[in-house]
Amino acid sequence: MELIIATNNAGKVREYKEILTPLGYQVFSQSEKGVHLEVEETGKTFQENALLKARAVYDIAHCPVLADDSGLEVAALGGEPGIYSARYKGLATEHSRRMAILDGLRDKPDRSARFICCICYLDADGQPHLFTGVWPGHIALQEEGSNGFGYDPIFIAEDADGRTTASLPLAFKETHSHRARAVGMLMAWMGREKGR
Ligand code: ITT
Repeated sequence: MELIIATNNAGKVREYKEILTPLGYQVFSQSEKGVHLEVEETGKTFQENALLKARAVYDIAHCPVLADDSGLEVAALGGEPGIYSARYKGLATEHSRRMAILDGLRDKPDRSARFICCICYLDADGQPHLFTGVWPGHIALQEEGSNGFGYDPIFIAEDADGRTTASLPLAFKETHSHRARAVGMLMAWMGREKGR
């Protein structure tokens, strides 16, 4: 089955291709399908934003679409950056956004955090199906590693060996992350649908 990933984030596209291609999906980014748009994320939740992004691409392509709205929630920062993870404090680079988190946590004993990924899958009829994966962990004392993207160099997952996600092999993230967990829920749902 062909599936378009409604995103402009190259890191997300790479992860979805790695996870879904072995499962038999032909995965395309929106730009590979000639869809060039940047959706304004006006929603108040991950779910609302995922639906906005998926719907915008579906309205052009009219085939199954998967969008994800994702981000990092840091407990001692009141859940920030949350849905604003891609534009935290208006900072332009991933490095500066990571530094803002590290600065915000200076002198804070609680470094717990979690990644959230909300997938919105629009089926061939444009019906939405939502799945949310959560990956608990904590924030490292400094950046480490160069794999992955976004906040991976400062995130240490609860189920990892103490290294940041960016320091671990990519295969670990592909099988354990918030995104992998949301995809797992999507696949379980698809399996049930097939059996109906
Ligand atoms: P699209 O909206 O085009 O999909 P985006 O990067 O703007 O791309 P989001 O609005 O969902 O995507 O913002 C997600 C941000 O949260 C992302 O830019 C990263 O900073 C962070 N993030 C999400 N998933 C992550 C992951 O697996 N590893 C590291 N950081 C992640």
